Amino acid sequence: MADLRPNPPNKMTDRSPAENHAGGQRLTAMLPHQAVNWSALRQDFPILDQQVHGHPLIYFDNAATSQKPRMVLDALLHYYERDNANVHRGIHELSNRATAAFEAARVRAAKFLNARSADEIIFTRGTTEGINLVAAAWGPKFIQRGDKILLTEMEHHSNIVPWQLLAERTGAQLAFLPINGDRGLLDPGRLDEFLTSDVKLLAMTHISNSLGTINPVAEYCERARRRGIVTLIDAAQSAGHGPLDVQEIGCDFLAFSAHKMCGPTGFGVLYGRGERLAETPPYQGGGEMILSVDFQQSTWKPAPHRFEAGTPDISGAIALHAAMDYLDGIGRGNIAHHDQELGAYAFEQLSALPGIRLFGPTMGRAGLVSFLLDGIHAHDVVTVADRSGVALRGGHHCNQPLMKRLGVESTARASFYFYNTTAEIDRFVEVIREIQMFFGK
Ligand code: 7TS
Repeated sequence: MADLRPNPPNKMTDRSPAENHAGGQRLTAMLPHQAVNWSALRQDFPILDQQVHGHPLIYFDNAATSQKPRMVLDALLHYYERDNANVHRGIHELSNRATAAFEAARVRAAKFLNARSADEIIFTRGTTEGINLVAAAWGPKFIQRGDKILLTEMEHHSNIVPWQLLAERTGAQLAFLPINGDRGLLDPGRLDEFLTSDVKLLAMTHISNSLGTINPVAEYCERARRRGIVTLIDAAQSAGHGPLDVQEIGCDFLAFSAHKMCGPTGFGVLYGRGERLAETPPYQGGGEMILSVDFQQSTWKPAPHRFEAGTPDISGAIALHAAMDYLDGIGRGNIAHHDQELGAYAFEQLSALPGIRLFGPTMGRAGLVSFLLDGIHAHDVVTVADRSGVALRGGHHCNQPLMKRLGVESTARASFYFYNTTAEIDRFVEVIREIQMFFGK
């Protein structure tokens, strides 16, 4: 079974990328990679079986959102056809069923992350809301003028802007762990330099959505915690792409989105360590988060319900439950292994093309590849690829500071999931070569 640890730069071994690790944490025990019939799994995804502009769809925009298997679609339909009612309110049968299913999803999410308790699982609209919740509710109580919030240069806007808003409110400052240029790796050797006594929070991504870098988050969290620094992990790109164990990572908070891991849009999870949630004031006020309300003041429920004001996305929780069952049925270690094989294969095939600049680590990368073709704008690459049925993404990928650091405006990106195949990558590379020729390169 593969884990999600990165490889050191320039340290080549003859092992497969997924077996190459140095530093960082083990996310799961190493087990032999099991044989999975990957192409048979494609049949679970009805959307993949279609032509786009007269060509078979090749969906390589999984970092933006994944496709949804039949099992998840069925769970949604079943809920709305049989059980739909509001939760935690009625004493009638449907409401009891909806409440039981909603809370069962919380227990399932706790198991998915190996959290100590389901009370550490807060349902949100996604990664973005999870991070904003921490910044808006935990932040102002614990971050003060003169404090530092430490991020990395590869963060998505949703792990930068909420901290900028908090810094504006409190007078705190942001600092950024640097990457080593196009290879997009952090240098753990320089971490101590940045973990100064004024740093109160370290918030970093597990997997970079533009570079494919897999950060050794357990090591970073351990070193931060030793200095009393609270830690938050953005797991938007790692949840559903490999084993994820919050106790092994040792973080205080971890956020992810259901839609990037076979679940629905508009739903996600924020894990919060019990002690952190107990000290965090409410996020939004409204129904369901209170113990009692008076005209002038109110008292709050404990976590997690204190952070879930209003009618939640009940069907989102139920569909996420189905997605987690589906992914664990395949085996998240198997998925990580397959992802990394696809990432390595695509990187290698693209490297053989003339006039291409590739971003991210040469080894141990996640299942995505960002690149630029000499003299061809990323948007043109994506537009022309679409005509051949290949769905890519071009732009700054909500990583504008990272793009500035790399000295580019945008990149083209192909991002994979377990239902993608090396045959699709071969076709994609052929299309990229055709695009180069079309533009006379
Ligand atoms: N963090 C990372 C690392 C991400 O890749 C994304 C979304 C988010 C946070 C935000 O997730 P959301 O579900 O709350 O929107 N990344 C991308 C992407 O790479 N292309 O489209 C969305």
